[in-house]
Amino acid sequence: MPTRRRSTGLIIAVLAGYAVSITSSPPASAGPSATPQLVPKPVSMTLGTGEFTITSLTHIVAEPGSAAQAVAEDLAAYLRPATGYPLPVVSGPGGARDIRLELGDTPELPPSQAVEGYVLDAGPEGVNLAAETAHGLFNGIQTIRQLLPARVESRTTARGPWTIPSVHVVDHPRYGYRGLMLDIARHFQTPETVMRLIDEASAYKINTLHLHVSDDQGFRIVIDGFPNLTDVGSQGSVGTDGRTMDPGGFWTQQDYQDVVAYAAAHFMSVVPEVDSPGHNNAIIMSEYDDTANPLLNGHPQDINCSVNHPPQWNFTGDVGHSALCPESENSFTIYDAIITQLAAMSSSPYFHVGGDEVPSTVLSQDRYAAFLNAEMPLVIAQGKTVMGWAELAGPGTDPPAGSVAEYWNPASGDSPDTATAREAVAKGMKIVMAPANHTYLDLKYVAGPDGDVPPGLGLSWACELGCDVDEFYNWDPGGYVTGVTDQDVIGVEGALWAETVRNLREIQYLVFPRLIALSEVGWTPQSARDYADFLPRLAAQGARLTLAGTNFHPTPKVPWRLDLAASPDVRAVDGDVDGTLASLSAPGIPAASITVSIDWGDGTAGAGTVDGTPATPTCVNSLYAIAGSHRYTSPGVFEVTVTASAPGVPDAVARIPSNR
Ligand code: TNX
Repeated sequence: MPTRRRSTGLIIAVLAGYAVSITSSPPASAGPSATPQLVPKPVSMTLGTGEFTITSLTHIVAEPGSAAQAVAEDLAAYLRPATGYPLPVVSGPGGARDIRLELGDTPELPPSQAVEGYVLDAGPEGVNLAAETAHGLFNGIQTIRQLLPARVESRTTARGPWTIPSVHVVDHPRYGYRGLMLDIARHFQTPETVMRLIDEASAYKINTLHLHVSDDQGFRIVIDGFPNLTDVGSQGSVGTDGRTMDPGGFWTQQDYQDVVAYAAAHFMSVVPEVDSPGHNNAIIMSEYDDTANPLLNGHPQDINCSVNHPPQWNFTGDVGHSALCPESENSFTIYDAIITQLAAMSSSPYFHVGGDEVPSTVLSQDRYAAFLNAEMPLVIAQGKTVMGWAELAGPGTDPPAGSVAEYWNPASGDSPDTATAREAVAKGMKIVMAPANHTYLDLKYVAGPDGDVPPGLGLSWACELGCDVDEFYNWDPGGYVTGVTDQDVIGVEGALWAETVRNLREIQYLVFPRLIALSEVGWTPQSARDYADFLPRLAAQGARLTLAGTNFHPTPKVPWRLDLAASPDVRAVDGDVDGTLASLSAPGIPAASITVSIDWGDGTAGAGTVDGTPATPTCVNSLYAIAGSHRYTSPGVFEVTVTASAPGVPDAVARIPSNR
């Protein structure tokens, strides 16, 4: 065994035939795992000496009844499962060795950054988190989570110590809009699935959830007065695996409100999108025959300007075949109801009208513009700002200045395909940057001659060879399109289109780890971003994702590492130790290539076993259980050392406390 190896020291005491597990105290040396591995990288971070340790006596202090108190409860809820500590949220000055959350002036933050910025101070005597808004505090507690050992993400009690290195962090985002788009139209997803993704995205300071609730294959939210929209429009999803159609589904308005409230509790606002005037065959199929609907004029057939007359269901991923007619008053009666009801339930200032991919053979540019020019006032009447895909800025449209264009073309510089972004700027619009080749989460990691990852999942139209974390990281939203300056850009968004994607596991595999790269693009100043510096910080997220049960693609572009955490309850009974000693996170590393050696501390050593669920093409390997068995032949106190090794990666280092 090379002497440079770091070891897991596990204390087992065998006293007169009885074994006792020993209480922990912090390790003497901090070591590399104490170097903060934060994503997104903060604007400024200064490391001090020493560390803060959360113990069973730690309080979280916040003024009662204040917005800080709710965030303090969030922090406690994040930390309780793994630590097993009560972590009460209390008022008053708090004591030394507490975590304090405070709303108030933060002179260190630029005034323009007060909305989401925070200042964090941690040291042996306590942790102070200050911000001018609750959202700032929430961003700060995400940083606190990442300053703790990865095993804080464990769902079950894990072994301390729960240390936070001494740091001073002053942090605020580059952009105010950092979005994740979920397409629940192509494949229906439950509110619970979306809430899970809210948990996972908000941990990386994503603050906007754009919900694509309507497309050719499905309409997903109950709209009062138009029961057909869900009775007819929600019945299917895009067919996969040779099926004509996959199962559909819809949300009640209560479901939608629950998701909006859940998002708000995670400081994410929800932008609804009902695509128009194309991408809406489900609406057309629902309302075309709705002749008895008293809200319509008795001949709703006039809404259909699609390729097919009469309209037909098409549950493939085909685009560009459907459109509502701008000449039909029924089109706007239906859209007004949808916009009014969704806008009233949504927390975002934006309402997304779509506007993408209507071929001129289906609607001429004049008719396309006429539709949007009639629709946008309906959005404005609800007090919302118009947002749409960047085609919305095309010839003939008149979006009010300050409307938002989401630029999705996989084109940069002054290539002709970038024209929509410049047209938007010329109309005084703001830009959300979502070029498909750097942000589309439904695209394959590897495609073309280089391979097919993941097989059977994802598209490749904008990334011929695939788009991995490097593509997601290595671009500058503020300098991407000639004529669009950083002042025009309000943010970035990752879009998870769902033609091929059916369930949470598949969604997570495509979303992670790429969304984490995008979170840094949206948060961290361009001058502070560096891919080589980012990769190890991303690698450190592997253990956190694994422990939290989040599926992800263990892309070989990331130097994933072994992370070993001792079990909280290792005991010797009558001199016998038998069972799980530790858990091991090893993204993308098969169990067969991992070796575990155990030094039992009594002069003997042996091998440990590695057990878990292997990876599949769409699922990361599980956390591994590391087990071993041993018989101590005489009473005493023994330090057990567990070392995990795999080719090409550093040995695992776990911080196991020792009281000697
Ligand atoms: C393009 S980009 C679309 C979506 C598809 C997606 C698939 C844009 C605004 N529209 O309708 O789902 O590509 O990657």
